[in-house]
Formats: sequence, C-alpha cells, structure tokens
Amino acid sequence: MSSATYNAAADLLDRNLDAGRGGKLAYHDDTTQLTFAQLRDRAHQAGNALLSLGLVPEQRVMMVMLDTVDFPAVFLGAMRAGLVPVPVNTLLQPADYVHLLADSRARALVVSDHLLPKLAEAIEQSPHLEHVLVAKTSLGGPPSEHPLLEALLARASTQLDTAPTGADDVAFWLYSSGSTGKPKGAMHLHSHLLATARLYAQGVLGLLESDRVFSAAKLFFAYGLGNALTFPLAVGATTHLMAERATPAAVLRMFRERKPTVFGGVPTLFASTLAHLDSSGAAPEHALRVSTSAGEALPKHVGERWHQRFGSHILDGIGSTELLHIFLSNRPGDVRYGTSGRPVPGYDLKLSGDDGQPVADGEEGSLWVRGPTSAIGYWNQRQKSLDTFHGPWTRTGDRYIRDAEGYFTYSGRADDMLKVGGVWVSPFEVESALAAHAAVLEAAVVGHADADGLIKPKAFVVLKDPALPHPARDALVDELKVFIKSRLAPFKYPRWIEFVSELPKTATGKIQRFRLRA
Ligand code: 3UK
Repeated sequence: MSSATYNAAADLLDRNLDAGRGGKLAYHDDTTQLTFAQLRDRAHQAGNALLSLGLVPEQRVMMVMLDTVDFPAVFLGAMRAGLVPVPVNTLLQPADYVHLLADSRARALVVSDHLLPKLAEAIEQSPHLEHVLVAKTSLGGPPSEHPLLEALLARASTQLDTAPTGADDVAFWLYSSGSTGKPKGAMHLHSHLLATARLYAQGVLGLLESDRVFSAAKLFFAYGLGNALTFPLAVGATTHLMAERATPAAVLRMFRERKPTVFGGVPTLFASTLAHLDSSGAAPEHALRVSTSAGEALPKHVGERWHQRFGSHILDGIGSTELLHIFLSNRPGDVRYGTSGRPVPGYDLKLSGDDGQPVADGEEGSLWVRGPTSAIGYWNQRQKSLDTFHGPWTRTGDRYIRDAEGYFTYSGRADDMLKVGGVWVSPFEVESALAAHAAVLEAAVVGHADADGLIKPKAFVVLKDPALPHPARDALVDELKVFIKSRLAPFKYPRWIEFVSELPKTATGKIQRFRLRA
C-alpha cells in the first residue's frame, strides 16, 4: 500500500465509480437490484446509521445476515466508517450466538428478520450489546420491537467521511471453529481484501468485469465473502445473491434465471446437484464458464462428471478463514482433478515432517503457508494464536503430498476436525451432545466417506443399557439423529450411528478416533 492511509471499503466502492461503472448493475438479490452508485450510497447510509447510534471506530458490529444487498451495504459501510464488522454463520444455534456476542463484545448487531428467533436469547444475555437492527429479507420473520435497518438507512445521509484507517488497521473479523473450545475471532486487516482479489481472483481465477458471479457459499464464510463481495467489486463484475439455502433445485434455478458465468460452490453441492440432474434427466440451462470449489477436497469423479455435464471446469482450491481466501489452487487450462493444484503466486507453501524439517516430494507433510493475507491473530486467544501463527508462517492443520511437478494432493487433517459440506464440525461437540441423551453412556464421532467420497459424521455409541433389544435400537438411531439436530446446527448430526460395547481408549482415557476411522 503506497499511501499512509488506506480503507478497503473506500477502495472497493470508489474504484467502480472512478472507472465509470456507476450505472452498472452491482448486486441483484431476491428482490432488489443495486447499481455500483446505489451500492455506494447504501453503504454510506449504513455507515452513517451505525455512527448515529453512537458507535465509534474500532467497535465491533456483529452481522447475522442472509445473502441480500444489505450484507455488502452494512459490511462496507461499517468498514468505511472505521467500525469492525464481524459477519458470523447464520446456521448456528442460540447458545453459539451467546458466546459470539460475549466474546466479540459487539456493541451493535444487524440481524436478518428470519434469524431473529435464534438470536433472542443472545440479545437478552449480552452485556455489551446496545443496538439491534433488523434487516428485512424475502424469507420474512416475526414482528419485533427492534428498529428496522431500512428505516435507519432511509433517514441517513449518502455522504460518509472515510475513517482515517491504515492498511495495517483491523478491518473485520471472521470466526473459525477449532477442535476444542469455542470459535475464535480471526482478525483481518484492510490490506487483506484487495490482496486476495489481486492474487487469487485476478491472478488465478481470471475474474473479469464482464462476469456474472453467483456463490452458493454464503457471504458470512470467508470463501463466500471473497466470491461474492471482494472479487466482483475489485473488478466491477455483477453479483447475484440468494437468501435461501443452496439446494440443488435453488442453484439450478439461479443458473437458469440469472445465467452466472462464474459459480462458487462446495463439493457436497456439486455432488448433490449432479445427482439431482441424474434423477430428473434434464439438461441444465446455464452460462457457466468456470466454477470454483473449496471448503473440503473435491472428489476426482465429481469434478470429471461436472465437466461432462456442464462443459466447463471446477477449479478446486484450498483456503482458510485464517488466510482469508484460496492460496493453493487449480487454474483454468491446468486442472488436475483429485488435486488442489499448485500454490497461488504470492503465497509460499511448505510441507514439514514431524521433526519440523521439509519432507521430500511424494511424502506426506503438514502444510504451512506464508502470504500477505494471514490474520494477525485470534481475538483474546493468546495460546491458540501462538499455536497457529508463527511469525510470517501460518499452520493450516492440513496434511498434503506434493508431487515432483509441484501439484498438491490433500491427505487429511492433522487434528480430528471434520469438514462437512465445507463447514467445520468438531467431533467433541457432537459427542457431548450425544452424551446428553438419557440412553447414551458415551460416544465417539469420526468422519466417514459417503457414496460420493465426501466426509460426514459417523457416531459410535455405547448405551447405558447394553441389553437393549434390536427393534428399540433401530428406533433409537432415528431418535438420536433428531435429538442432535435439535441441539446443534442440523448439518452436524451423525449420518450413521453404530452401537458398540466400548470405545477404544488410550491408557489415559483418551478416545482413539484413528482406530474408529480404520
Ligand atoms: C479445509 C480444504 C481440502 C482445510 C475457505 C476457501 O474452507 C475455508 O475456510 P475454513 O476456515 O476451513 C479451512 C480448512 O478447510 N479445506 C478448505 N478447502 C479445501 N480441504 N481441499 C480444499 N479445496 O482443512 C482447511 O484448512 O472454513 C475456503 C476460501 C476461503 C476459506 N475460508
């Protein structure tokens, strides 16, 4: 960054007006279309609305928002005003939001109407939260006493002074879950957003001003935030947003109606969309020139079948909340299905053995990354920060093998964490939830590949009553699944449950998950 002051939101908004794109369509959600000029006005109104509540720079604004045009307006408006937006997962349970509000000490919360019931408990309990704004969506929500975002926007000025931030100022946080303990807030800087656009979106993906972008991965994920906010705004492309869950039917409808040229998905969705097409027998109507996959490894056959069906490729790449976006990826004209491709130029990668020394090509090692977009640490988590961020190098927790030509193949996690549909699931959390059921003595959860080769949670359960007869056991399997779905985010439920008489353990009583995986 050349100048002493830099504000990423000002950059992302103003560059499109400076380039003469004020009248071009920037965002089109379920109900609303915004040009780049209207987006800037709306972001400025959002920034002013938040400042009018008495918020001051560096204070956090939590966003629990579905994908609508209000998301970029609030995210960018807050950042331009020097506030720190903290978008969080919309799929969590009430208790998770209690933790997130307490941990971040956010002074304000912007929540989509539809999600308000899940936030009620957290709003009531948070000692730091002073303001709640409700954003209307096409999905609707219950009546509430909190002010509507749109009412505040309507009263706010479209003139907003850019806060005198610098490239090294904290711009926003993103929460990441770990295998133990609560999610951690990764702090990102103003310089990070455009760096991901320059290195990955322009350097590798080749995103163009003429593209129409649609990301099934929602804006609250680092992956979706890059796909549907940073990247299109960096190049002046048009973005299509959808508030509802990304089912195959919904995604195919978006392909047909909005004709995106670039699509961002996760492996589970590519696989389920292919299965949906197989069963309906229909040929998909679309204009895709390229798709991206991240969140978990894309099985080789899913990429190959998609290419046959759609006539365009999926670029599998690995990114993380800590690195903000993709740092190792396949690229157009050089796709090797079954691999994560090669490093994104601008990032250095190394694979270390257990002794910390580099491993030879063809040997498995732990992946470390160095690059300009690494989070500066986790908020209020000294030990976890020290474990992950070692000077300029970041430990990913992933195991990889590099071949002699420099292509990287994923070979699993170094910890017990699972990626399910691109989203973290901690086995400990599912085990604790299972153990809360009256019939369960203890449980262990591991990843198990489904028919598409995608990992889903599988539970091994020891019953309090080892003599429980078979019909009752079958009913209990269904009951436990429902029980977990009601207590945790539903995607975390175990797809398979096996009853065992005991769990394999170490002498010190630690569950040996690796033996259950075998
Ligand atoms: C796993 C992958 C194999 C891997 C993300 C793109 O997923 C993202 O961020 P998260 O913090 O998770 C990071 C972890 O997910 N993973 C992601 N992509 C792949 N494993 N192949 C892949 N292609 O364990 C990694 O450490 O949720 C993805 C862009 C931004 C992101 N934040």
